[in-house]
Amino acid sequence: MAIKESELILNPDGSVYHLNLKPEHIAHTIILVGDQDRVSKITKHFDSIEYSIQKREFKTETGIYKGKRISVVSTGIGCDNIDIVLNELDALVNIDFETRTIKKDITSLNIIRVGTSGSLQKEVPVDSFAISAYGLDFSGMLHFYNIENFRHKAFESAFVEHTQWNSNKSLPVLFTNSKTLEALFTSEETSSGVTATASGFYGPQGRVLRLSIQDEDLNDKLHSFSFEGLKVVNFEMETAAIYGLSALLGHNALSLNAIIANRATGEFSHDPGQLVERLITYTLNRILNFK
Ligand code: R1P
Repeated sequence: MAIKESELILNPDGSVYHLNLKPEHIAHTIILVGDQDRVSKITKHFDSIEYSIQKREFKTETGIYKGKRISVVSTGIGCDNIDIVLNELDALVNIDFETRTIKKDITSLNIIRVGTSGSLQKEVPVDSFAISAYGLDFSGMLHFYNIENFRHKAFESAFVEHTQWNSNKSLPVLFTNSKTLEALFTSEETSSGVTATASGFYGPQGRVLRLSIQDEDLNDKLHSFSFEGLKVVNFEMETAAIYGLSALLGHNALSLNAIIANRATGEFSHDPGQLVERLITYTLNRILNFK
């Protein structure tokens, strides 16, 4: 059955609606960044760039790094954008745009997020790299899909109990990374743990400026929560959505976090730019180990 024009929207030139890309424009190894200006900070290391396009916050550059074809795509901020980016990247490889039908052989992309993040644990210091072993979604976006078979309910129930999670907020759901990718990126430079993915930057991450928040103790509860040795190590705004949609669609995903702030100690990195640059070099060199 052909997917209707209103559901899979293509631009007049045949490119997919928001990303403005055609299937030939993307590699099967994709680095996601939040900030559109971070795309060129990665592709400046490439030997060559074959394609570059931007629409709104979604900038894509595809090129070759030491013989490996890689695409870098900016997502902007938040899980609502991840819904767009992951669905459109998947459509580019797994839906035939001519017939508007799902291809028989499904392609799995390698999707690596290079992001910045705030640590919730003293032991995960500013200026370090944290790998998200799991993403814990607070945004609610994933509840719109059939996620039942992909959740980790024992963890989720223990978390709801520990935090006395208010039922007016969407139920937190936990999704795993690709353990194969995690093994390729783990070293003495990385730590690992659960990444909490918030639906906003201020109230949803416990920041108080002028507004009071529903649970002032949430960050303390995140800090003290532990389930079978797993701790919540950091807060950001995309990882769990990337893990959830990748699991549902059959892609391999990993999220790497440059820890620029420590919410437990109140510290902020003196040179976040240099830290992100180090994480970029680390990521590119590890990608060369992909088969
Ligand atoms: C908030 O300032 C943004 O920074 C973090 C958060 O996840 C959010 O997107 O990540 P990026 O640096 O990848 O954008």
